[in-house]
Amino acid sequence: MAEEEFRGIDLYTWATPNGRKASIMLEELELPYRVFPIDISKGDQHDPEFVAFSPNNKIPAIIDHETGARMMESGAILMYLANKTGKLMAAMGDEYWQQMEWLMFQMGHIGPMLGQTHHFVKFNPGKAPYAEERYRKENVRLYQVLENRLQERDFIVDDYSIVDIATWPWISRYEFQQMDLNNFPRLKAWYLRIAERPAVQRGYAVPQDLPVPIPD
Ligand SMILES: N[C@@H](CCC(=O)N[C@@H](CS)C(=O)NCC(=O)O)C(=O)O
Repeated sequence: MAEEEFRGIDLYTWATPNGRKASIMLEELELPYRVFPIDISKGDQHDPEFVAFSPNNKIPAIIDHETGARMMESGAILMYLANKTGKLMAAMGDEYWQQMEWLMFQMGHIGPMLGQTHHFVKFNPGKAPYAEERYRKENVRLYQVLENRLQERDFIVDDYSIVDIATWPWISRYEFQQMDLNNFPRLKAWYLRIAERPAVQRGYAVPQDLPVPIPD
């Protein structure tokens, strides 16, 4: 008998914040998916077969065997999967636009700026003091933006959504960023609330079996 055709999602990923956004989302949605590790430390992201559907040479990327869609960019992947299932993103209206506002904030600020903190502060300390100072300050400022936003809310926009899934993996790298979550009590409570979710713990462990970091 012919092997049954796989109709789920192929996820190309690595154990990084952007990669974990996609694996956490797939776990939350309980969609069938297969994992293809792309070891970015070894240069797998430059493999022409991968670049054919991830032309910016970055993870995550997906192929949906049900629809044929091939997609890069974590924010677009989250929206695609939410739209496919009708879950974790609001229908068009006020809440939807707030989600877009905070998703763009994650994609335009949290990801790129905290990524620079990792680069200068964690991986290249002492080489560029100006850059270290610049991204440390920006890191603190962005944590404070989230702290302010979470003052009267449990999640970034009303209910748990793609916005939290996009943001949380970046905050889970608080140690790389040398940030003390105790200075941001609402952000810490939000972080722990999400860290408790079994789907988040499973998604965090893709493609390497690692436990979710829990701050003191
Ligand atoms: N805007 C992209 C950024 C993706 C990204 O920066 N991915 C990193 C890992 S977190 C990567 O693949 N880096 C490999 C490289 O820069 O060569 C997204 O959100 O998907």
